[in-house]
Amino acid sequence: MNKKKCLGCGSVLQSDNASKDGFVKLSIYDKAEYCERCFKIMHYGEYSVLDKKIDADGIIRNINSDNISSVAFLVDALNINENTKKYINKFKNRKYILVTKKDVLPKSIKEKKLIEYIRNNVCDTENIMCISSVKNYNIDNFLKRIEKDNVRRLYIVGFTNSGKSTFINHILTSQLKKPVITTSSVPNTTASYIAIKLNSKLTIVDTPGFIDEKAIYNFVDYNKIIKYYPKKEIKVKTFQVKSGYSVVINDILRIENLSDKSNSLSFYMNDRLRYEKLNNKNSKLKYLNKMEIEVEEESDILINGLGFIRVTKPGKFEINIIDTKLVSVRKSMI
Ligand SMILES: Nc1nc2c(ncn2[C@@H]2O[C@H](COP(=O)(O)OP(=O)(O)OP(=O)(O)O)[C@@H](O)[C@H]2O)c(=O)[nH]1
Ligand SMILES: [Mg+2]
Repeated sequence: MNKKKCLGCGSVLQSDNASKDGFVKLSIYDKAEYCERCFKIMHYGEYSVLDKKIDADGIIRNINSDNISSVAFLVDALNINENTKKYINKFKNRKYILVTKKDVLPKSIKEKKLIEYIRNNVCDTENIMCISSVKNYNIDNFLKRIEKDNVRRLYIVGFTNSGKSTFINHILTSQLKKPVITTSSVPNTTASYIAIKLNSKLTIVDTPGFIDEKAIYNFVDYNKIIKYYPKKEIKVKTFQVKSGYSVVINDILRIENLSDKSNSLSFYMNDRLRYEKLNNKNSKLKYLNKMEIEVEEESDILINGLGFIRVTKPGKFEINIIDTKLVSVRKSMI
């Protein structure tokens, strides 16, 4: 029997187990196009966790064995880290790197510099572009590019929440087709492959996002995640932080300057979070996990899933955070 699949997440529809992916009530199975989870996300904005582990290695093996296909690896511009590099370089097919959500990046981040950073530090290729599905930025150029390269089958891959399904929906809308795929701001929305034939030449395949085990969504409630991610262009918050002073963000992070000199910290993350500058007498969030880091001049401290903090001078910091796995340091991207 041909198995019927959910249009929104790609799961095989089933009426046997309400807690497994693809569930629909038996009474509506015959006419259902979407599983219950997708229906609830689309119509009520309700989120539920997908009861399925994404087999990243299986997906990569599968796509690599299809050597006539190409891959578009979507990366969220605010969260480029060592894992991004590791995963991009696992793909052996012809690949394009699309830096997504350009609309939330502050204008001060120059596209050319970002692309150069990726080429030098993540993957050495000429095929890097910045896009925004929300603002319809550069997507036509990308489609022209793959047409020129004669791409017939394109897998859209990347970490969860990088905007893969939104990107495909946007392309569908621009071709006057119905945007059918479920998207959401919680992780693990797409559950399986969703192949969509765009025209006689090109098929695009949506895939489940990889889980970055060091990202913030592993450590906090999903209701909070929705609030953490910026929805509009970020207004960078910059603080001059004297020795012994800290910046505290919501109930996530406290960063204290341990050097004897003052330093400048610029936060490339949601400006709607609550930022407070405190001195030592205030012990807010000191109970969280503690770590110390030293940075060179012009470094970024990455808070995986939230964005990054640009530091101008060499310095030493104490960080209190919900999990120390979230933190890493890189040479400044911008
Ligand atoms: N500001 C902005 N937000 C975007 C853009 N593209 C996607 N998003 C948001 O990013 C979140 C994740 O989008 P999805 O398309 O569901 O991400 P995905 O990569 O398909 O995620 P998985 O299916 O879990 O792998 C949603 O809240 C989208 O609205 C964009 O261009 N700009
Ligand atoms: Mg998706």
